[in-house]
Amino acid sequence: MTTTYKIAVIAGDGIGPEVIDQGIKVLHKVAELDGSFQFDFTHFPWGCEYYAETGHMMAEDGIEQLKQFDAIYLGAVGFPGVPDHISLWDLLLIIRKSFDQYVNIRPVKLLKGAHCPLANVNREDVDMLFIRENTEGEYSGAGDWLYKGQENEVVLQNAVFSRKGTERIIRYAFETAKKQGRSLTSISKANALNYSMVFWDQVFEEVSAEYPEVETASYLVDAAAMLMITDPKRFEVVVTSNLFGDILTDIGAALAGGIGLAAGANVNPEREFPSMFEPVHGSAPDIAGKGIGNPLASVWSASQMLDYLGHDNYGKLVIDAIEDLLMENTTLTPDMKGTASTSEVGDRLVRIITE
Ligand code: GGG
Repeated sequence: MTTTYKIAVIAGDGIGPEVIDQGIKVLHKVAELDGSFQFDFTHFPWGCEYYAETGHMMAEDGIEQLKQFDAIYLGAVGFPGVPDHISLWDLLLIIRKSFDQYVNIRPVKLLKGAHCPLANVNREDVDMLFIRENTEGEYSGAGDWLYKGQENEVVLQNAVFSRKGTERIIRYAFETAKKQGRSLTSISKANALNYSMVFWDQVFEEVSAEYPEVETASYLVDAAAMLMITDPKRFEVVVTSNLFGDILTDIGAALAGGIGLAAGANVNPEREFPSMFEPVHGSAPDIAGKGIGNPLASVWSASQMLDYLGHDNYGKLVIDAIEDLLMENTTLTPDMKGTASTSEVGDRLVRIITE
């Protein structure tokens, strides 16, 4: 019997559609190789163009529609003409929140054939797994804008750290570190954020008592940002808040060969709702439509989807194919100093997987 995975595709804006197409090619090829499962992709035209036509980033019953899928595959959101806080909140962030995708998993790993811009870094030194809290914290969306335009104008943006939200992400990170036999580093900022991060550190210490076998470390976010550059091998599994995770994983992307290689999974571990897989990068309006967006982050996210669906062997096959492609160094997009188009990279990956 063949299992059919129903995948909602929100290719989104800018280079989103181009790069997602390559991930879809790879997923179809992997399914064909195996023969016991297949993918049924349903495309949703949501994003900034949809907003221009309808005044909404997604259908009004969009969340309801997405509920019936096994997973969501998302490209990029945001385009000049739509304020960034609208494009992000009314599509990407609302999906993460509505589906309680509270774990954002972002590998920061220097694959074979990828180049770290720092001379002093060995390949094996850059092998981190970021676990970013993904539904609250600094991205709670709570705040206010008072006395707008007046002399006494005040803007509030509230960070929300619930006991449940903080405990569950830290526990997830401990479970991951334990399973992988690696250390866990918590990144916070308790010296300055005297409520939220004091609480975060306290919860980290409490949960840590349940995992005596996991070696731990804690850093302030500013020190961590520096240490990721000067001594990246300190970091293995890392747990941090929503904003810090967003920023630090861009530093991680630079270490691991560029934003074109940075992948992410937004996971609801209880599987009550679909999880969502997306490259870390945005829509890159400057190169949109030129067919040169780097699809490797999208393909890596597709590999994360395969892991999530229980096909880790194929998840690894896809990563191996990315490494082979990087090492042969002939079919890369311009951001990686190549001359290939987005679809040439996708086609080459499919051929490597088939060989
Ligand atoms: N790949 C989806 C995308 O366009 N991301 C852009 C972005 O700003 N993401 C912010 C976040 O991950 O919180």
